[in-house]
Amino acid sequence: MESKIKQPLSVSQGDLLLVVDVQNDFLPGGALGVKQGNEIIGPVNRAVQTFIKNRLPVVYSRDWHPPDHSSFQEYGGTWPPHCVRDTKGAAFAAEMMMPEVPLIFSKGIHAETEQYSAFDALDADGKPLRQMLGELGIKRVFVGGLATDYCVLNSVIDLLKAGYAVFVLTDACRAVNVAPGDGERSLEKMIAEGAQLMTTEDF
Ligand code: VGL
Ligand code: ZN
Repeated sequence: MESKIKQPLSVSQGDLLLVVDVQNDFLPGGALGVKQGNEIIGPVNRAVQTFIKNRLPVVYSRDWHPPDHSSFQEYGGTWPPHCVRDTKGAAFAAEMMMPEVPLIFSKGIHAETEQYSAFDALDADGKPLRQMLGELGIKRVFVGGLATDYCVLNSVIDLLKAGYAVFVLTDACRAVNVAPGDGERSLEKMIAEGAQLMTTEDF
């Protein structure tokens, strides 16, 4: 795969870590369990530690659906019911490191709309992530989470289109792979749009 970084990368002011949808329902055994999704927890925690140690922002997105969300099979969608707001399945993985006051952005909160990208996800005050990135003067976004071929892919594409430099943490991502190879093709698509690939061991 092209576009891998070649030397250790140090993070600094202007960098932000986006952790996408590391929620119980997307882990093995969950309603929409991603195969080997649990393997990302260690790498995600390594990235979180790197950012916290350097006093840099970490943002957590979450899929946060009403019980009758249009992406659910019984409401005309393609997915089993998952990440229904305020349920255990929608809760963040217990083993994931989070600061005491985490920055959380919710998406897919309206029944009518699917929202794979975290770019317009909302915090508790209704502020979109895109606005917060602007206010913080963010230039580079490092992205890991679930799933590579849906929410990671769409978040990365939106970030690139908005002009951010994007680094995808491949060891901190796993794909649903509805069709075999979806994850790899998603990474290729992200590279084609300008993303760079790295692992959390490159920090
Ligand atoms: C996601 C499928 C359905 C994701 C969310 O977070 O990647 N995938 N809803
Ligand atoms: Zn969803």
